[in-house]
Amino acid sequence: MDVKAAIAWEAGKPLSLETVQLEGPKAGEVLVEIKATGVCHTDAYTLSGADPEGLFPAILGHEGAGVVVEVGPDVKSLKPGDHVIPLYTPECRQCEYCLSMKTNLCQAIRSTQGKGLMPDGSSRFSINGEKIYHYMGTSTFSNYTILPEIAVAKIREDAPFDKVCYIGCGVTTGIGAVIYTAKVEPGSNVVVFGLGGIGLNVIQGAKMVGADMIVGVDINPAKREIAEKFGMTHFVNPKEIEGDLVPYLVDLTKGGADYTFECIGNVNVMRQALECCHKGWGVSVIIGVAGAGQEISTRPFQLVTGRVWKGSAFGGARGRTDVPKIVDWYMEGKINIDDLITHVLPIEQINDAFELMHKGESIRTVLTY
Ligand code: NAD
Ligand code: AHE
Ligand code: ZN
Repeated sequence: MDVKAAIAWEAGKPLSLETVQLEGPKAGEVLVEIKATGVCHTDAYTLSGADPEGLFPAILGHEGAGVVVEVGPDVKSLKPGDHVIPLYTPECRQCEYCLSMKTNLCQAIRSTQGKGLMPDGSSRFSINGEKIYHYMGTSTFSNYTILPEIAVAKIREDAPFDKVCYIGCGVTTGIGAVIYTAKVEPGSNVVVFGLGGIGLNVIQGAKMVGADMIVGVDINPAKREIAEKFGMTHFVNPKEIEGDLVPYLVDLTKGGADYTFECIGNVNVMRQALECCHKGWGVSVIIGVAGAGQEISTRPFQLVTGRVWKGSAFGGARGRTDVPKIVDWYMEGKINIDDLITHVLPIEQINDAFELMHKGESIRTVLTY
């Protein structure tokens, strides 16, 4: 069928909205009509050319919501009409990783996903006979996309697509990093580096679990107001403090933070986030995605003396199990998504969404079809 999709033809170039051909679902796959999609910094990262797994031409986008329109053979858990959120971290419930219950990183289809292909090793997207790559197994910058059944979370039908699409990445990543990865306890002191679409959800999660001090660090002072609305108790602009940031934050948190979260993708900030943790027990969680070739470093003594460095992908959430619950939290008013969606644009204006992000003027832009 013909679909409308934004193609990333090459790194660093604007996306181009075109009519693309999409093949129907094969065994174990479903065809989903995407109704809305958020634009995450990771889309910009891959488009920039910094992603070692970045492939072109591709259809980016990984923060969508929509409706199942057709199911392929052997699909058991989904039917046409189901409302769904695509999962870039699937949940097969059968692989060694899923069964370990120690990680959310299902590996059932990870190798083909990283090559921009469906699990059978082929692409379903093409334009005039030329192959177009999938992205993160989701390609939500297309009004229709094909997904493996294990990469689809079924959600309640009264949830608005243009809000809950954000649960497909940013909301789950931020809140999940607090509750599933770090398991922040009530009364903890927390420092969040980067107050964008992810960091503000970390703040929201920290407030939910009853953190005491919630310090937000950002070089953009315009982020202060919204962060305070979501529960930030102290704001630090690294450009405005005198001296080094790490001792400043250790002083502010009276000995160091219990938990820190890096939500930028800057390896120098990752080091600061580790080193401002409390000696003996502070845990630093890396969420930000850094470019090809970049590495983190610190003195091993930082770890010898009890600080812990961890990472979190998709907030440690098991998508098919946890995403429907997070949708319920939104529908029950337990979490705020509406105030983080600062812009809603038609898909035709997708390049404006990237520009708003780069200028620091948006938290999340949602694109509708
Ligand atoms: P964003 O652009 O909305 O927010 C980034 C924020 O960092 C901005 O507010 C910016 O002002 C701030 N910032 C930039 N440089 C800074 C510095 N040196 N010091 C302090 N603040 C600084 O991006 P986002 O959508 O929130 O994504 C954040 C990061 O998380 C990206 O690297 C993205 O790729 C990554 N990410 C990871 C996962 C995961 O599963 N691990 C999921 C989603 C996004
Ligand atoms: N392709 C990059 C890594 C990108 C990355 O770390 N992605 C996160 C999700 S970011 C969502 O906005 C993730 O889930 N990682 C786990 C995984 O298996 O990809 C690279 O460096 O190669
Ligand atoms: Zn994302």
